[in-house]
Amino acid sequence: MTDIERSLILVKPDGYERGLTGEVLRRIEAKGYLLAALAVLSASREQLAAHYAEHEGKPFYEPLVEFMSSGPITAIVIEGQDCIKGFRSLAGATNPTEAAPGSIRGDLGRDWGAKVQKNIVHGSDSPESAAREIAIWFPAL
Ligand code: DAT
Ligand code: MG
Repeated sequence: MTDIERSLILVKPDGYERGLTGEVLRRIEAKGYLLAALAVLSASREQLAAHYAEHEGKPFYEPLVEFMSSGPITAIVIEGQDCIKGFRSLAGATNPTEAAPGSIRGDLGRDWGAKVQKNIVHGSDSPESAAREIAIWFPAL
């Protein structure tokens, strides 16, 4: 038995603009995870700096923050046993060219020649990251 877990998912501005928010939600629900919170919002610079603190100083950091500010995003908290690892598997590899077909990034993403990979979704990578990220996007939870 593993404990019920929560993960923070973002549908990024490319997913929003391409009308893929519903498709991402569909895959989350089809997998069997529950939706615990959902909000369409415009990310503030402060939220993005906190969310992506681990990447500060990397060559793709500024393009990443710029991209994540370029349009609406959808923040989602999902719930279910081992859903952090499970959603990372649904999302696929960071580079959408290499992401396996069947995954969100593999089926729906591609390289667009930008300085940052536009790969449709974010998913927390550990229980510690999930707790930290949920507090950034849903401080009331
Ligand atoms: P992930 O989103 O798979 O957890 P990450 O946390 O390492 O990947 O990076 C955050 C985002 O930054 C990622 O979704 C896309 C972008 N990114 C990461 N590495 C990159 C690189 N080498 N070149 C361009 N963009 C990159
Ligand atoms: Mg990451």
